[in-house]
Amino acid sequence: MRIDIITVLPELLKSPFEASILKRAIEKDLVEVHLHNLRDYTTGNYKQVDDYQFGGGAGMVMMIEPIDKCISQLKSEREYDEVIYMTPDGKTLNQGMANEISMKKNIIVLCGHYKGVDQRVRDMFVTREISIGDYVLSGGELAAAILCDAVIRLLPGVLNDETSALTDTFQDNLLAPPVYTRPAEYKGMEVPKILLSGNFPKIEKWREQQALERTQERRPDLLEK
Ligand code: 6GU
Repeated sequence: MRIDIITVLPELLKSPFEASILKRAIEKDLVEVHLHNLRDYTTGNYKQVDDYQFGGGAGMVMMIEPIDKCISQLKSEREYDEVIYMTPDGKTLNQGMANEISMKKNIIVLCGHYKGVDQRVRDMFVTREISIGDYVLSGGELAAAILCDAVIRLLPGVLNDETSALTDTFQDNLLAPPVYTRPAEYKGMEVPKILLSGNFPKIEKWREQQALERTQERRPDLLEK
């Protein structure tokens, strides 16, 4: 998979890809992530990427021209399956969307800033608009990092047995059951006996039951789907 991220703040997006699982995935050539600074696609001396909105009102709007130049350049080099615009008025990201996007070959992720992009960018180029939740961030960069993390960890070969995505919370619309590690007793608090029993069919049943109870208590909305 190849991900091209278009942003006015590439520095903000560097570190997530230079640590941990995402770094390993890039080193193993399971994914390529390329950051594109929108200012490199401006004309004129001021490297202007935003301007006042027509009709008046507070807040700047990202201009279409540099975005067009950047996307057109990328599209001339390869075919893209999606152009994703990160925006608080997009569809809220969930595990199903992450699964879907992880099957794509080449995607562009456009990070919004200020009041967002000129509507014509959305009409002309964008195939999918994604939000990461009902709150406002100062830009789409951190949201893009979250999308990339959720997608990249699903790519074949990224996770090993220990970090397998199959038992993740949400993968089956259930929250994950509680987990424990050594010591079996800490300051009087004991690990549930069943987990020390070695009876694996019974342990599996207990985990399913715990997952169901947790979901009922914390996220009953997930069970209605
Ligand atoms: Cl994708 N962008 C911004 N600026 N704020 C957000 C968001 C995205 N998702 C939730 N809040």
